[in-house]
Amino acid sequence: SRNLVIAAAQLGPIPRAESRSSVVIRMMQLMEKAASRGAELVVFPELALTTFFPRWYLQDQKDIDAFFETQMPSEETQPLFEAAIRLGLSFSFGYAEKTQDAKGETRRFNTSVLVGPSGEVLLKYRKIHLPGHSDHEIWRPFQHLEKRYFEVGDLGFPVAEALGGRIGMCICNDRRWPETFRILGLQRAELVLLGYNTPVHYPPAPDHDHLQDFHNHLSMQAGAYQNGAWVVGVAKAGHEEGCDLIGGSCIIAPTGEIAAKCVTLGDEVIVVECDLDRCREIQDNIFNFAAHRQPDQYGLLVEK
Ligand code: ING
Repeated sequence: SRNLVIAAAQLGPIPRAESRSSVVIRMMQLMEKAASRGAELVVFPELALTTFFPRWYLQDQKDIDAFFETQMPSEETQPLFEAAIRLGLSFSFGYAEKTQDAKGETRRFNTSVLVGPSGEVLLKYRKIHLPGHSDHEIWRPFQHLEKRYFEVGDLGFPVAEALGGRIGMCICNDRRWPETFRILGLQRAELVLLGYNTPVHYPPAPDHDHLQDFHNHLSMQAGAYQNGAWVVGVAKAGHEEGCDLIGGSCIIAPTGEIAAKCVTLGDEVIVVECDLDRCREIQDNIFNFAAHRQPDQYGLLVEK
């Protein structure tokens, strides 16, 4: 067995007025708790440093850019990197990334990074499936303007050899798309780390509001089972700036079983010892791609 002790560190609501430094203190407290329970890797939510700002239509680019990080680590996030090094922890978290490309153009992405025990970035991912809409839709009780504030990720779905296994990441809405997990599975990912901010209320289909927890776990459990990977899904949860976000952070085995689940809508840590060798039970048998997969039949999958 190749055991990796993993913690899901769920975050409760982050008010708009809460500073990054205050959130970093909460994240370090969760790191301490995870480390005291033997964790080697701590997984934090999507956009973990600020409130989920795509819920608002913001017109002034200065107001929008206040939610973005222009460097990682920064002065406010450096303590998080130092705490992880002191505790011998690896960690992943999501943040809004504002960067200059080779041509000097400003780019903005919904990003996550995996940071190793010496503070080095082992893997970086930029969200590809951006849900919601791009214009102010005043009929909605709240907006979901990720298509307005972020570009589609340009790093693909990378898998890194790290922490003794093959690790991939995705972000929130990505988990609902089978292609996400299959692309990672085709690279033999053994562990998929993801964070999410998922409102209970989904304005285009309010009759589905009561299904949000079910669809959350259905998507991640299917992804885990169909690709034989451990999946760690971590919520920003609770009543945040007038919007109820689901919790249900969990650690899912390659069999699709939920090994542990958060039971509150606040800051909460769950820890599981994950045997990465258990991926073989699925990847060598029911989903042995070499033996059973028929890519010649799947052409439609990549047509526009
Ligand atoms: N949030 C939501 C998610 O995909 C959403 C958007 C909510 C889509 C409910 C469908 C139903 O979990 C993010 N940030 O993608």
